[in-house]
Amino acid sequence: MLAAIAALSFTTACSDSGGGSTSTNSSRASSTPASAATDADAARITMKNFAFSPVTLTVKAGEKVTVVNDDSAAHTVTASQGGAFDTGSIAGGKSGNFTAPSKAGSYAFTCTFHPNMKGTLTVS
Ligand SMILES: [Cu+2]
Repeated sequence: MLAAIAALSFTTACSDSGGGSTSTNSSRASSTPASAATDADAARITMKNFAFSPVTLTVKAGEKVTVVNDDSAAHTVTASQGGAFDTGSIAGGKSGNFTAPSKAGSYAFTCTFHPNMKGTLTVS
């Protein structure tokens, strides 16, 4: 009799702790989209179908810009004049980054492999 009660209370405790860990997991999952939203605010250039997106990006002086290559071909983000910035070759499916110039202005950039790819970085 005593053993049956002990077994019953053990089962109850076990299912309670299972429920507790489930709710902990769901609150952890809900914090993930918040950090993803912060990433989306970061300066980013995507290269896809042999084009830069966006074509014109405005960033703060000295801001770090993430460059994502969604093509299978390698690309670069290279300032057209003065070597203001250059990611070097970014292989297909990879990402890289560069630091925006510290001087405000408008900087044309291109891909050294595909000169038809053009974009403009505006430093505010
Ligand atoms: Cu390219």
